[in-house]
Amino acid sequence: MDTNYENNYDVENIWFIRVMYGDVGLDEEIEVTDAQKILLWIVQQISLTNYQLVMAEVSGNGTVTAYDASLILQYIQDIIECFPVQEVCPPSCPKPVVFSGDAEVAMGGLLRSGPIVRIPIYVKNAEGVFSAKIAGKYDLKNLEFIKITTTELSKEYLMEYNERNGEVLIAMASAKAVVSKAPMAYAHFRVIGDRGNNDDFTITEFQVNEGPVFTSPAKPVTEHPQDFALNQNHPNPFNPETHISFQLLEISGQTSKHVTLKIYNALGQEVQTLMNEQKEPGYYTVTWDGIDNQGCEFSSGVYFYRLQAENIVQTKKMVLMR
Ligand SMILES: [Ca+2]
Ligand SMILES: [Ca+2]
Repeated sequence: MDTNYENNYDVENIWFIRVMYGDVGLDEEIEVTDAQKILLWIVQQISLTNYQLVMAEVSGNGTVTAYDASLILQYIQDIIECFPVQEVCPPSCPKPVVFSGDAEVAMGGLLRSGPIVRIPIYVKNAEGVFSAKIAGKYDLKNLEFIKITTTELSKEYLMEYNERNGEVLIAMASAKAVVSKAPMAYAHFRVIGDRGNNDDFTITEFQVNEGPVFTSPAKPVTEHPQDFALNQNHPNPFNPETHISFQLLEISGQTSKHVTLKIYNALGQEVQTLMNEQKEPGYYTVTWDGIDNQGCEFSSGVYFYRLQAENIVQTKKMVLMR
């Protein structure tokens, strides 16, 4: 337990705080309710103070997500001994990835039982699902919300949800990852309109672990391909290196753009910057050798490359196989 303490000193004001990462409830114990508080906060059921949010951010990626709740559950079950955010914890090279596959939330068929329908929610083709955040909206004219439940696949998950004015928020986390080949959750509705159909409930946004936030179906948010074209890397999968090419398009009145090309691991953590400069319209190719700035080889797994030109962003996935 002692490894979970980090001490902060302020010599001038002579104050001393014991920081206990993972203790979101601030009662000096790390327990399931701490993970639950994160999920409740994500679905906007409770608010947390800034200090509690600092205790909740145990993954070290700078944002509080359901994956932080998963890490707390892993800690409670002795699967991990400390949290990645702690300086004593992370090794110098990136950790193995925990998420791969084309995550996408899709509506299953509409299952009817009388006027009550149970709609399955999938995260397709995702391996290593420790946590998920899913947002959806439904037609208030046709459906009356009843509840969200876990499924056979997700029965070990801690899950919280919230419903407000036709919008549903779900946050779920588990100490052990699943391969998502079956529904992750069921949404239960009463059909109040003439009939229910698949358009009555749609997924608007989802995130697996601390990977990119996608809007359904499987489109990264703020994707504007009209401003540039980001191509799939080649070769892919690759070892030891791959080429990423993109075309910066000419936009009237603007000759050059500030462009960044960054690599993220499957947890959504930025691991390398390949480009960060002003660029004229044209074709560009960048080579990534899978080696970080300290000379460590990145481990096998899924990575994302993210191109940003001004406020336009596009993300694609690639696979490193050592
Ligand atoms: Ca606690
Ligand atoms: Ca986090």
